[in-house]
Amino acid sequence: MKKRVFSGIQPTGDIHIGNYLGAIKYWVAMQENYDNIFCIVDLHAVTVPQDPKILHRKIREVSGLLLAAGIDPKRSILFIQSHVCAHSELAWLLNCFIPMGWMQRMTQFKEKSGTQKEQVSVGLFDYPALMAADILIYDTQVVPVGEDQKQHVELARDTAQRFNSIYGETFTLPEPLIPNVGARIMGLDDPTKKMSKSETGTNHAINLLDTPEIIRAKFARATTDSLREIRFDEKRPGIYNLLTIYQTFSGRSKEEIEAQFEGKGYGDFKKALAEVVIEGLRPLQERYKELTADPTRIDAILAEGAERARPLAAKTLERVQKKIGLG
Ligand code: ATP
Ligand code: LTN
Repeated sequence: MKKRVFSGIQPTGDIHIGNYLGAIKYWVAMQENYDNIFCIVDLHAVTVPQDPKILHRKIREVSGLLLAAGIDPKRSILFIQSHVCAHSELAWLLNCFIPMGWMQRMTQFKEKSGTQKEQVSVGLFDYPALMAADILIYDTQVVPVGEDQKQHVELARDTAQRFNSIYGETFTLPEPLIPNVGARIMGLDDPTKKMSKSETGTNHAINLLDTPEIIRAKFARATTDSLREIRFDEKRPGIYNLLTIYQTFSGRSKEEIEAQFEGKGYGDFKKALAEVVIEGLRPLQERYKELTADPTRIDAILAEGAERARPLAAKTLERVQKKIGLG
């Protein structure tokens, strides 16, 4: 029996190389040895205001990018979260079960709500309960995510454990899987902040659909420091981040990379970095173009994914309802 993998991505903003290196790349690789379910989490996206037309378009764009990156609908289930209503039902039940104090400890809410705590939606605060439902409803064992999501996966695990100890064995305990390299790609304009879809600065992120010209220009402007040496030194976050991107796209070791750029300047390194990223993204961009030439194709794949996910989710929901004494 292969282990069950589940992960999700929000259909908001532009998908960037942080999403790719921290998550999508591993999802593609895991198709070999795991039983995979990947989800476009539109219900998570609406925790903050969204333009309806843009949201609808972004759902197809993200799906197309996942398929272009190598998610194979024959081997993996790919679907839209809102197409399987059991996620919302289980989220409600977990809402009534997760202690308020657990939710209040979530650091991402604190960061995202900023100084606007009274204005943001209850959904944004409560989002880890929906994420726990996404994970637990498929008896997930492994959740491949970037570093920023580790705390949420741990909350899902704690919830499963607490539920099982009260109602008896019900949920499988999930574990986060965080990559060794690439788990936290930082913004090009500010290497102390995680690269994020919600940041609007034009020089913040390299997006998967950026043209070669844009990629070259963004790397040329990326923030570094006034030193010269090209070394993996965590105390120099700008150059460290760029070197990490180079490492993941080139597949070379740290030592090889440091030797390659010995005595060279930041300008030369940034040019080489742009080329390795352009070449790395080229096949994905070409497949994306082919896929989106027929707009019905992606919708058909997503509809089939939901058909396959629904019975799996319904079974878990029924099990939980019985345990609680509903109906
Ligand atoms: P936002 O910052 O607007 O919430 P996001 O860029 O974090 O969006 P998500 O859809 O929330 O994007 O994340 C999809 C996946 O990408 C998650 O597994 C997340 O951990 C991972 N991820 C996001 N940003 C990075 C990053 N900078 N480095 C590595 N992995 C990342
Ligand atoms: N919260 C995640 C997306 C997400 C997810 C999930 C990831 C929603 N449900 C379940 C893994 C498993 C994010 O914002 N990146």
